[in-house]
Amino acid sequence: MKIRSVDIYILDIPTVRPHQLAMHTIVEQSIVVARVTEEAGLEGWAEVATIGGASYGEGTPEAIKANIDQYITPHLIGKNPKHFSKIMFEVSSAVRGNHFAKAVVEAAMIDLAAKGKEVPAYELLGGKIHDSLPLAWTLASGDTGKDIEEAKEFLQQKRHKIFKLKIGKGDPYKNVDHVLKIIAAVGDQARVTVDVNQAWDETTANYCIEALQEGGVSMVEQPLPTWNYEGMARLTERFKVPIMADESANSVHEVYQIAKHRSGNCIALKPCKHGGLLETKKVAAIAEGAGFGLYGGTMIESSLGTAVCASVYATIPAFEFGTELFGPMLFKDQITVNEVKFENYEIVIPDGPGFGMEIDIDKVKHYSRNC
Ligand code: MUC
Ligand code: MG
Repeated sequence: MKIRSVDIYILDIPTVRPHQLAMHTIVEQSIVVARVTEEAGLEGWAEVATIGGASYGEGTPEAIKANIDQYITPHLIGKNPKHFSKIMFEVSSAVRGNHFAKAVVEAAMIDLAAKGKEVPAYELLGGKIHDSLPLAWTLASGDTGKDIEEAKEFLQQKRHKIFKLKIGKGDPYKNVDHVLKIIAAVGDQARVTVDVNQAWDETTANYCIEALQEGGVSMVEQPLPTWNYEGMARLTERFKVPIMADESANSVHEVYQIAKHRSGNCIALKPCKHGGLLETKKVAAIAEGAGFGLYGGTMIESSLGTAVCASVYATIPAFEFGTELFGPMLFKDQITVNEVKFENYEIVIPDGPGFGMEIDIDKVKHYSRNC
């Protein structure tokens, strides 16, 4: 098996409703899809998602594509995708950073290698521990009443009983009020967490988290900017409610520093920000060693990227906070023929060769900027 070509596509797919984060409201989600083809024509596919151009983080779709085309693809051509670990080691020596770019090409090689062996991708990652994992939903319509309606509907449908609330936009007192109203409406039936997406300074975080903790919030994600590791450590020391590192927890080195200095006491995993599935497993091991709880995070991937994340999460022992692999439900349309299954408050780990997803090439072409 030798890699013949690597094709990178940027797709923009509308969402079913606006999804409001502190820094950006998503109405159309931009994903980057990689296709790695070997000489006999077998294809490996993978996806990473990005949020709000350059407003969420450094992983913009345009930069991911440009850097793969220019700097990463030459390391793949002519190589055997079954040696994805060695190839990624070579890429890591030649290309700094670029975690999203590395993650999507590594995953596409894993899909191809697993299809070549006719096994699910999780077999190449140690084998699955879980057949399904708990599934949170993010309430982020931008309106308290609509969020409550949505939560009640999904509870009734047995879709979710963990709700993450996106806050951090606007007045912090109003943010707290919004959260307390949602807890009053559904808090007896569901676990409620919040994601501030770096929006508060430490003073604001101190008084808001006190009120949120008292009000029954069960986890606070990334309250401070990425650079404020010391502030995150002080909040972790002060509050009983778990403080999760997300945007500040990228490389294994960053996660080690977070573990060592207790700049948080739980970690949101995301293969894209760690630089791939192998790196995700290393991050999980550091977290486990530190006694941290894990969350199976998302950047809001469509069905393909969700299957990629689910395949590696299935091989990791424990997710104290569950996962938030709800991405496909927020997209108006999918680029796969088959769908990821959700049942009884959980995501079902896809079986079948590779990541278990069959690509709908017409849909890829339809939503792609460059296909
Ligand atoms: C994030 O920061 O966690 C995950 C769920 C969601 O609604 O936004 C993302 C990003
Ligand atoms: Mg987050």
